[in-house]
Amino acid sequence: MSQKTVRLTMAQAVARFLTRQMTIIDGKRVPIFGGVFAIFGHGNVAGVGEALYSIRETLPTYRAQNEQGMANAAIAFAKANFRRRFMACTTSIGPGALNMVTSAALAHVNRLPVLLLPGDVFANRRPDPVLQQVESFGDGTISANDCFRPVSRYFDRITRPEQIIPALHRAMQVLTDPADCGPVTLSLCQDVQAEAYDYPESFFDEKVWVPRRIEPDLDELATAIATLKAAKKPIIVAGGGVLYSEASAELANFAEKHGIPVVETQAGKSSLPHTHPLNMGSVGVTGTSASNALAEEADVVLAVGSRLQDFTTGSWALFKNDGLKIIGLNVQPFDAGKHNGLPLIADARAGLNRISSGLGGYKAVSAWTERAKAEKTAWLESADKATATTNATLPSDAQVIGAVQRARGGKKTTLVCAAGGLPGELHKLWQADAPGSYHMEYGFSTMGYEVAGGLGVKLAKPDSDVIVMVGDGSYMMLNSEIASSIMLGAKITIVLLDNAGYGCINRLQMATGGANFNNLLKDTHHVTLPGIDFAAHAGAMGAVTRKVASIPELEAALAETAQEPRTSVIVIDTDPLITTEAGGHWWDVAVPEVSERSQVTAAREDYEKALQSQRFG
Ligand SMILES: Cc1ncc(C[n+]2csc(CCOP(=O)(O)OP(=O)(O)O)c2C)c(N)n1
Ligand SMILES: [Mg+2]
Repeated sequence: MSQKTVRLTMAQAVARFLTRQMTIIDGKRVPIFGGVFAIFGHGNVAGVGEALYSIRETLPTYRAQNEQGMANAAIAFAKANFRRRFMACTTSIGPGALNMVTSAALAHVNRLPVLLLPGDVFANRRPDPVLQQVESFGDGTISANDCFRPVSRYFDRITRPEQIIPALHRAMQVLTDPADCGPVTLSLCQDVQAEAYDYPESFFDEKVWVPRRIEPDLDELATAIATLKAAKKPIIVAGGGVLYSEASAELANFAEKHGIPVVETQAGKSSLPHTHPLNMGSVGVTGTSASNALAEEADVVLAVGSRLQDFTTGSWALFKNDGLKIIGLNVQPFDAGKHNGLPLIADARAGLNRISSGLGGYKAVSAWTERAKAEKTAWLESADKATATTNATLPSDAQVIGAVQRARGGKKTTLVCAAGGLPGELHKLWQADAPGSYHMEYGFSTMGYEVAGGLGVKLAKPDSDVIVMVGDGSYMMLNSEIASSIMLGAKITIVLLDNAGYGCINRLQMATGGANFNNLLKDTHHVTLPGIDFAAHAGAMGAVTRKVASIPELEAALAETAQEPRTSVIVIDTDPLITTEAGGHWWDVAVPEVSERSQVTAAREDYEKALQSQRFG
């Protein structure tokens, strides 16, 4: 057999292969990789760096400031694209590589695709130990990059140039598979990056990847239909899978045709517009009173594309109906069978359509549907109160959310957030319209995702206004991709809520009987309080900045900075103690069984009572 070959280095083969992977979006063939984020060091500059240079016109390389930041931006790009397109990230060895491990875990938890290409030690071992090489005394095969193994859906170390052929095929399968989707790490030994090989030309043939829509198994489908037909009080939990399957229209039809209320998880919020009469809003620990009242009584829960994490299930104490049945409509069996669920392994869109056909004219009893609508009206009154304007010197997060909501007007916006007190408040209160307009990383809830994530979203959706809401703590942890956003002309608007510390953890500490200790800056071991000037800090990176002293000033600053072409940062001081009281649910956070503090002992008593509502098994 005489295969035509082309002589390339391993890194050149990777680069060329990436440019040949395509997908179809809105009927058009587009590259599936949106670009490569790169921070070079000795572990990748000569090999991967040279290769990326040669393809820079086809697949752009972006210089970031921090490896975790760039990988977070790449992951946000994939999430904003509903996993249909994604990016690659390349680093040097050692610290550069390990800075990406947190991001790998973030993508792993959230089931988001990203191709991580950390450099690795010399496969030939000749210069060992190379700068930044960790040395295991008992195992010659270990390198720092082994840390990626438990947080990658697929991991391979490339120690010979031809190994990249099956590794890249496998990588593409994982990145594009709706069930297995997650981070792929190909650890590229630095000498091998530069080694040449005669690659078959066919390896670089263009390939088009379109999402696989798995149809349900007929027996599982029959069980799901029979279960729903017998339901008196059904609800639908809309998870991230609804968005990734682009099944919003099908979900709306399903809910309307069968009169079933919909509640949304953090990843699933914006599956239906907030104005949809059957959208009850957020569910669980940060749920609306409407969603949670229905969830408590529901006899059948159709969970669509949800991991059913503890915030959704109120640590499994939310659903109180004795005869509760969960139907797990999910592409991934691991999720579909959770909590003794009746699995329905299928794509969300396909599954909803098939169940709906099978249900025929079934409708939930009208009293249930009407009750849902009344609960929603009551909730909206509470929400309006929480987000109304104020002249308070230290407004609440909810009041800031109200101002941002009013200022965005009718414009196409995407809201980005990840950690702190804001995710709970936004889950309850943010009025999401189009699918994907609410971008919350609450699978790993990674402080520092917000700014970098905003950059990734803007690269994915250049026509959308991107608003990042971030706490002072998260901002301090990782903010340097502000500089990247300015370099790339990718404008984001950052609203920074400064409550001088870790407000949400301070509240959690108090709720579990703890002393105010080490969360708010005033409660830390310190000689001087820093009094951080966030506007000056962001301004030094080139951002347009404003420090505002009230909600009306915030609204004015949002209107002004909307006219600016550059990334803008608006800082407002907020109250660390106020949250929206309406809605919400208990969350399982273990309180110490013995303590010198009477407050802890009292909190433990409440905790033990609350545990009695928890479903087990
Ligand atoms: C990387 C990381 N470290 C620690 C945590 C735990 N944590 C969650 S929220 C939070 C405090 C966030 O502070 P800030 O951004 O100021 O928001 P606030 O709680 O004040 O609203 C901490 C420490 C986390 N989620 N991520
Ligand atoms: Mg804070």
